[in-house]
Amino acid sequence: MAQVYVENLNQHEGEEVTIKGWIYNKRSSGRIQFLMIRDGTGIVQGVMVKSEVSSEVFALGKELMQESSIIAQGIVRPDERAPGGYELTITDLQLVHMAEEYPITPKEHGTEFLMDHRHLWLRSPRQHAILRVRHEIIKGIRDFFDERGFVLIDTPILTPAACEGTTTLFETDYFDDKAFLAQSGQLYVEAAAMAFGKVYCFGPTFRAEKSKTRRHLMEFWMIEPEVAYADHEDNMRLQEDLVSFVVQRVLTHRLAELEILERDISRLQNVVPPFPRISYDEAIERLQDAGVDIEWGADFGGGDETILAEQFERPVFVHRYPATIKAFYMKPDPERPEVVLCDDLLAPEGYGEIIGGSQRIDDPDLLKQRMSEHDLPEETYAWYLDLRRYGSVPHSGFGLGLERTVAWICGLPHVRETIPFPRLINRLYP
Ligand code: NSS
Repeated sequence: MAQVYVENLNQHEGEEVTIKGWIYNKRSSGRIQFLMIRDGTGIVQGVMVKSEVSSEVFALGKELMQESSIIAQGIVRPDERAPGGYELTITDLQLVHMAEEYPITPKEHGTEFLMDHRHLWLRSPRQHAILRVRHEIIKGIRDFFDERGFVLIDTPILTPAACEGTTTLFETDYFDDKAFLAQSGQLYVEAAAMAFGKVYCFGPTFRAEKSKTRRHLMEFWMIEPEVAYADHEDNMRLQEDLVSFVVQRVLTHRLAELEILERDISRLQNVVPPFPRISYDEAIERLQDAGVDIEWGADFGGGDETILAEQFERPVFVHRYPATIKAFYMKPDPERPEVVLCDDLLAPEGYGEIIGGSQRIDDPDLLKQRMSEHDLPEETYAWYLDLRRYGSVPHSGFGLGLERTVAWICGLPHVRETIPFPRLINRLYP
């Protein structure tokens, strides 16, 4: 008898098959039991009629607790009312493990309770939908760069130096020295771009963010391309192409999941290039016009980003921020050195910044000067300065935060559900 997965039942109509899974839910009406069986790929209703199975099997069905693991045999029958279009007429059933009383029931649970049971919560259809969209986004990102000839470069997680400011570093002992968990792979992909031209890294990054917001994780995944000879304009074009590609990819491949999440897809269908571009100066004016008390030179808070993004149908670039509020490596605009050639991409619908990118400083003296202004020790960054000594070229790159992108595409209020096991300011468990 063929062992099949629920998602492939349509290829086995009329056949007797085996399904290995867990009891998701069940109900009974005397002579008939309805067992909802999930196997990771989907849920199928198993129908067990008293007169068609042995009395032991029928009795076992009655005892099954939610999430007990079972192996079921049955005949695949088309049924228009069934979620996947098929149900299973059960012919036999074996118990693998009888589960204890399962803590997550169909009733409403609070978020903290669900987060405490994240290892079990992953079994629910909603979490499945989110994590499958996440998977699709990752695949889409990889395909996008692979098809364009970028080389994947894995960057270290244990690092000697900061990339994004020293206030959010996680520190750890490194024998007689200290190390920091990587905040970004950027400095290393810059080196790789000088070796390979077009590269990207994609891995976990770590920030001891003191902020407890719906957009911040302590551990998040970032995709960071870096391109030699690319300027600030090339950089923004690559960003809008990537984001549009990924959104359209999810719309094509994961529509069923977006439906489970009740996502309004009309807003996603709009996500095609070009994206609007506004300068930081204009953003400040727009905020002031909207009644926000903000002056030139201040950084935006989450609320400010939402106000700006709501003024546009598509994601919007804000470019040329004041140098004083941005990272040490960003190249000043030659025509206006008080601003840098950087951009943040703000997602629509209040999701805020999903990308931060910039053209990098290619002049060794200016880079040294910036490092000393930021109190960064030159010895630790000597190798990074070398990149400006041996064939320095204009180059640019950016970082796309995976979890914020998943939250936006799925339409979730908080990033905590976008990663299997979130690390939050108050949560390291499970
Ligand atoms: O700090 S960033 O704006 N930029 C960098 O790290 C650069 N070194 C990237 C580069 O040019 N190679 O972070 C980039 C993105 C940001 O837009 C968010 O989408 C995401 O990374 N991000 C976060 N997501 C979740 N939680 C936290 N704490 C977080 N911090 C940044």
